[in-house]
Amino acid sequence: MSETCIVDVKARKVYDSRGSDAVEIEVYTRKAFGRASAPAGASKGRWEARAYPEGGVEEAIRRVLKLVKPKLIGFDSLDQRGVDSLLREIDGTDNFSRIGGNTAYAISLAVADAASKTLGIPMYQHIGGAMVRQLPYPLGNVLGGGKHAGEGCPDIQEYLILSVGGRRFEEAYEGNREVHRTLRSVLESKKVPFFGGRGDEGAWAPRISNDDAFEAVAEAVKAASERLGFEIRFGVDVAASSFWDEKTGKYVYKHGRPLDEGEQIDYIVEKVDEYRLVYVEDPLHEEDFEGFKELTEKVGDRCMICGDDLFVTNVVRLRKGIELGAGNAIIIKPNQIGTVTDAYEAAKLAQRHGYTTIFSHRSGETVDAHLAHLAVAFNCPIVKIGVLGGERIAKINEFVRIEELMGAKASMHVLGV
Ligand code: 2PG
Ligand code: MG
Repeated sequence: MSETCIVDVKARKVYDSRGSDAVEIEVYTRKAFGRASAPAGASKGRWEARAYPEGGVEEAIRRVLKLVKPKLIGFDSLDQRGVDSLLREIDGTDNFSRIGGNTAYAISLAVADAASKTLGIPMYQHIGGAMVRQLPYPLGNVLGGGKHAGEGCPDIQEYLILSVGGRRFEEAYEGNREVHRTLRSVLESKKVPFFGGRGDEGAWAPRISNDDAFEAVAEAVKAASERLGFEIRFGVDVAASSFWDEKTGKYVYKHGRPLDEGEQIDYIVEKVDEYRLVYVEDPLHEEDFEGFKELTEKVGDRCMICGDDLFVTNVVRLRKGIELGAGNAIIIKPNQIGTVTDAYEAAKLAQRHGYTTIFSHRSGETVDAHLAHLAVAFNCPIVKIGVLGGERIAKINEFVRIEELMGAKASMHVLGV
């Protein structure tokens, strides 16, 4: 038996940053073991893999031990594609509803971790190959609302910073951090109820309207950029499905009147131009491929129009988008689709068609830091991640280590913005 063969699998319940149940998997070879856990979304896309079967994490664990473990033992951990198709076969459904997409992802990732550790190389190298040497720009959440924060916060889920002028990962992160810090005093100087509260991803969660939030973030970006001496831009994740009302066909804002589809597009175009937004995610609801197309035609030459709930890291939905010209960027969240291989395929398909790939955290995270390795291995130019909070910092710090490991060979991706 080769030393990379799987000899044991363990599963346990742990907790994520919201204190919710999460699954953690360990995969053993004769020489080493890998450990991984799955994150969880709050604003989930309708077409995502189902996170856990009925019965939650406890039931998922029972199924891992009964259905998956016997088949994984003896399997070569180096054969990531083989493991991932075995997981699909064992599950037998389109959306991983039998074992859960989160369960599948934790197993898939633990296998990759076990293989890398057995080989004695970093995971980004095991998955991405010897030539990988570029680091992504962090897209950092600094202010938010929607499903990640309480009443009175903006309808727009996230205001996100992209320090495009940073020359190294570290510098780009520090740009985001500077905006986050500056924004606190900007918010305190305004007449809005704000006591330093933060949402699920560590972004400030003030009671403020969407429009005032644009103003506050723009002000903080300007001040931080001047202080640090490099260009910083920003964008938003509207997460529009969370306030789209199918019955009336309107986006129902708490701050402001309901907007129909045409008005919503006009509103986004206006903001892109007013604030030179570099990034807009899910500006329209998750079935509106046509709206994405129209918006991409209007502002896609100067702004990333990114599909998260629209594409759900699914190649079938992405292909539809590519054919139509809907969006020019995609969020890659492996637990939306279930395995490392599936997420890789979505990222590669997107890259072949000129879509910018943004590897992303979820609002509920554990301190698992593998995200950093996958983002590098998949060659994603951007990684969407919070600025503060232990579970976010765990990933940021892993990028710092990867940058150090790459040494002089490391460089940042080139952003076409
Ligand atoms: C999103 C994510 C991450 P969630 O909408 O992009 O920021 O949120 O994990 O709740 O889906
Ligand atoms: Mg999103």
